[in-house]
Amino acid sequence: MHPPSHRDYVSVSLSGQETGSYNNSKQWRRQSCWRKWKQLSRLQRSVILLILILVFIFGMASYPTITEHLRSLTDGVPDTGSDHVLKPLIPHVLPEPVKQGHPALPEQLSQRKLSNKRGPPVLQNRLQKKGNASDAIVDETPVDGEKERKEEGVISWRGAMIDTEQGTEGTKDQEKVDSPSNLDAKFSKESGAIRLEAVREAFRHAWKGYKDFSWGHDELRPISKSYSEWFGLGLTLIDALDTMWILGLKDEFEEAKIWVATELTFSKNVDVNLFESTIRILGGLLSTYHLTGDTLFLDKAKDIGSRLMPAFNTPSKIPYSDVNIGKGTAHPPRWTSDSTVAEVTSIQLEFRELSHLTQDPQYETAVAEVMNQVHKLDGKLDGLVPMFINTNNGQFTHQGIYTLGARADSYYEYLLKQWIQGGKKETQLLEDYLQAIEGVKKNLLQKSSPNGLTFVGELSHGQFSPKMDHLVCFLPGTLALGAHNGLPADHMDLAKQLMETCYQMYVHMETGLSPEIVHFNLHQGSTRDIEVKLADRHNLLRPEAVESLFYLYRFTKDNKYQDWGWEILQNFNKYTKVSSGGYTSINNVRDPEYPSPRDKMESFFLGETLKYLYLLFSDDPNLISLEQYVFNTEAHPLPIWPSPA
Ligand code: DMJ
Repeated sequence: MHPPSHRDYVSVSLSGQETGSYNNSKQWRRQSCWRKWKQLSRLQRSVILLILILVFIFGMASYPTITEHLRSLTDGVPDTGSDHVLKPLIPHVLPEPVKQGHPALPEQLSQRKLSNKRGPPVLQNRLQKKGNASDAIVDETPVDGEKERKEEGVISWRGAMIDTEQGTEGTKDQEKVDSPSNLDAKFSKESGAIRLEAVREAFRHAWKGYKDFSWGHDELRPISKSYSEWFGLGLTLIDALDTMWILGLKDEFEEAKIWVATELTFSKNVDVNLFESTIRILGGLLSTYHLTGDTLFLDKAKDIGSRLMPAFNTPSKIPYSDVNIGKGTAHPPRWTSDSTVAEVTSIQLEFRELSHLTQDPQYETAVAEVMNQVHKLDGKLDGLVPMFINTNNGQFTHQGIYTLGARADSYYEYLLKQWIQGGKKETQLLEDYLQAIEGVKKNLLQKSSPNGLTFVGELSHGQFSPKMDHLVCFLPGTLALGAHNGLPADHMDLAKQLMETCYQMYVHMETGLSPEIVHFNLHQGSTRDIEVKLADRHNLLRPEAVESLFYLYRFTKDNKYQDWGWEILQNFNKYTKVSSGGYTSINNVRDPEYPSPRDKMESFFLGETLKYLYLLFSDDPNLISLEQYVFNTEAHPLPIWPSPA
């Protein structure tokens, strides 16, 4: 077949018979394509090239959106998981599209010292009048009478919006007059009520987003008004159950309870992470059972608890990271046979409680075995543990690196809390805790320059690094809890110093929100105590700082801790609240004009952050009394076991 020398159309042949013998080798395909290309007229080639160029340009323009979608689809592990789940040490930051010019608010301009110029393309910043930012403002075209309201402080990204003015602004004005720092008891009480209501309002707003766009799914994606699945078990809903109960949000609680009763099933062929599902799902169900007395939640807790047990069927009895709760099989991550130390040592409160409630010792026995083995292991430094442990031989791996941050953090928290849960009798746990705190003081504690902020750094093969994760901000609260339970008074002194540092991690940022990781300056002559690397500027709505503020306020009654928490809540409202419902993680805490939403509301924002804020603003020490309850690492209160009479 001879092609005409000139053709004014492009023909596509489906037969592939031209050469008589079809051969699908690479070379054949290459030659055949090239021959066909040469047979085309110049016009035809130009048209094809033009189409390819247009496709390429379109592809580049939509790359960020696509990668973001892909990230949430393929990760399987939310960023949160970042804490303990085995994955690359450097957190990935989404490629950010180019920002279009938009006017900044005057107050924002004054704050913009270090703002960088990255972010989504259609982000628009408009002037906004003060008002209730919790109102969903979705329509970009203002209708008559609403024009002014809509033209203010709203950052829009692909149709969704983040309010740049806080929803609590109305109450902020009140604050200027009624500030507790005026030491006026009456005003202090009033502002307390206002703050409690502001947390309830924030919860309702977050819940609205979850309900409208991701009901029954794991996590809300508030910008794209969709959801992401991790385990496919309604993670946010379960994590939030006891928060609703504590905040007195009865209607919301009842509708969630109906979902648990009618929709929640663990009979699913799905891999779940043992640690994350224990602290969020098992912990959430157990605490909700205790608060409500409703056996629905106990039955569900028993179901998930027993389905997680195959994780402990390993040669060493150190559990695997992942369990298929439908098949009853467990396995480590694909690339290693290690588990994370924090993961295997931060499931004890929940499984011990499950044994207590069911009178079935298998759960407690399995998690106690892990603690006993870790207690005896070589490779610790003054009570500090490495980050990984092998499930075959039960030994620490990747030794020589010590941190109180990701992959080790809640090991220390659960030493103390198990001791408290069990009525302060298990001395091995207490000794390991006390030794570890001495290890922190000796190896990881330093002061920054120029202002002498006390911080907890990291040690890598004898080399000190002045790096501190926001996750470490659980430590002031844990130290204070220990001191409250009779441990050395200097633990409380250290708790106060570290609390100040964690607060400064917020104050030093232009948005007033802490980044994921900071580095402290050690050298004299530095002008700033705190530096943030480009890749560490994100904020995932994490709870640790407000968690510690809650403990510090409960034990000291110093109002400054409530005031600090109030500032943080206002900044969450200002930079992470999405008008159509929900709150979003952000990429850049250093750019108040353009914080760059990540389009994810982590379940712990409802499970922990808002709960601790509410408890912080409450002056009722019996609202989850710390004499009766101990919080798991996901803020789910579990009872302290009464001593036998
Ligand atoms: C939560 O899942 C828990 O608090 C965990 O201990 C640490 N990471 C997140 C919150 O940051």
